[in-house]
Amino acid sequence: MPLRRPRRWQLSENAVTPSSLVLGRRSFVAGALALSAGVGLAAPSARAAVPADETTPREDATTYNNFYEFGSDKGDPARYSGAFRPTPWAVTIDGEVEHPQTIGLEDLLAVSALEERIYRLRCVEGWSMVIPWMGIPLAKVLARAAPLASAKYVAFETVLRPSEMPGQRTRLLDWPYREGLRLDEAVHPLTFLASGMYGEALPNQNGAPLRLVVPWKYGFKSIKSITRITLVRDQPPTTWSALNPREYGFYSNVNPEVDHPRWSQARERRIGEFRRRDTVMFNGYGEEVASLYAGMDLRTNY
Ligand SMILES: Nc1nc2c(c(=O)[nH]1)N[C@H]1C(S)=C(S)[C@@H](COP(=O)(O)O)O[C@H]1N2
Ligand SMILES: [Mo]
Repeated sequence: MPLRRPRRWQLSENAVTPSSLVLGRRSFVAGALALSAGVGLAAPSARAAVPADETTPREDATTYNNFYEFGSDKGDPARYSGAFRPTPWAVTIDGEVEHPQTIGLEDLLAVSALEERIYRLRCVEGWSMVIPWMGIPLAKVLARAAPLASAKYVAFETVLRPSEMPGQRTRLLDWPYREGLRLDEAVHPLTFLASGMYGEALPNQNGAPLRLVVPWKYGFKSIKSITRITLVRDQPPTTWSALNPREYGFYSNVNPEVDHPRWSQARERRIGEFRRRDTVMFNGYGEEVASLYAGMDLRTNY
């Protein structure tokens, strides 16, 4: 029995696209978080590519997680991440850049005004959520390091801290967790570095203190608890792709027409909903990102 939730979080499609970002002039202090008012919503547009999306309840988004560093059950990240210390934190940006640097979280977040972005998140497993993130565009951070012309891809690494991450004391994955994007994907305005969600600092289970959010790709591309961002010449190895390249491609754009070898990707279960809904190409962000893949065969480059 699908219960209809209050509509106060309901947003038009427009509200989950970059043309209507909620641009907040907010002060954001890592750890001890200070959010002040001053939020403005852009005017809605007429066109809607997919039906209205309701924000997933915070309780669901913070208790049903994938974060194998804390275990592989959906409840493990919330259950076993209490000892993880997300502050102090620094991110190293290196590789093919003019200004390699290790930058503290507060300075990193200060490179751009904090924004709120309400994005759909589609996990390759076939479930999805709608999450209000806070953070800054990845492009602003990369620009600070000044990528060289030789930089073609961006590689990301999760912190390696087995003393605080029980999953890293197992062979569940090849640690540290690694992800990657092509440089044009990485600097796309939708590509986001989130430090908060639901108006608060990221909970540990969601990737505190800083995680990537790439809303048109399967969720595993949105790497959590990032400590290193490396600009590279060649397509970097990534955790899931290395583990099983046939099942998890480097691109992993949400695509209802390319099935996972073991299940269909045509439909998804939106957490909190009863009936499954159709999965949308590029998770509904095709208007913004389809041009990145012009001329590419998305069946072979999956
Ligand atoms: N370091 C790291 N990042 C990760 C994962 C992980 O296991 N380790 N899981 C990914 C997967 S499969 C998904 S679907 C999303 C889930 O994000 P959420 O728990 O905040 O919804 O995180 C991604 N980022
Ligand atoms: Mo996922």
